[in-house]
Amino acid sequence: MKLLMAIVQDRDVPALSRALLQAGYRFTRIGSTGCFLREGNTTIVMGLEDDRVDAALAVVDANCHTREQTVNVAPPDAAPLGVFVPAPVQVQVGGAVVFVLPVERCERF
Ligand code: 2BA
Ligand code: 2BA
Repeated sequence: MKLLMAIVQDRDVPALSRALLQAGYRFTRIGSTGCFLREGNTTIVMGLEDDRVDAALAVVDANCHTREQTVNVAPPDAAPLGVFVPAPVQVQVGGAVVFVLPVERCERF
């Protein structure tokens, strides 16, 4: 058994949830925050059998899109606030960042 943790942009969550439900997966959505952009995203946690992992990843891939975003970054050693001008940086966000973890036990009580 594996645990998929997929960090997904909020805009992709409705379509991804629909697709996962249609394909019969069980999962939990947790509200999360990306700490680089400091914006909300969603972590989808999904426990599933090993032989379903690749198909689940394909569903995630098909429903999560890469987007460009501009962020104003303060250098880590910045002078006190108000003294420096933050530099706008273009970053690519997503599609989804997915971790696949081995599951030692799964219990239901
Ligand atoms: P349970 O199986 O007791 O699951 C309770 C909650 O635990 C689920 O809420 C979900 O948040 C989480 N969960 C369960 N299995 C999971 C897994 N493999 N990975 C990650 N999270 C998991 P809901 O999704 O709202 O489901 C409520 C109840 O509806 C479930 O109770 C189950 O009896 C049924 N259910 C859920 N998905 C189903 C599906 N694809 N087909 C048939 N019944 C489903
Ligand atoms: P955020 O941390 O808000 O990051 C948003 C995007 O900013 C990232 O997109 C990446 O392009 C860029 N970025 C993040 N940290 C950076 C850094 N230290 N230096 C330069 N650029 C940086 P994604 O890589 O697609 O990540 C989307 C979200 O997935 C992240 O949101 C974070 O919530 C999560 N994530 C990504 N990598 C992770 C990791 N190794 N562990 C846990 N969560 C991760």
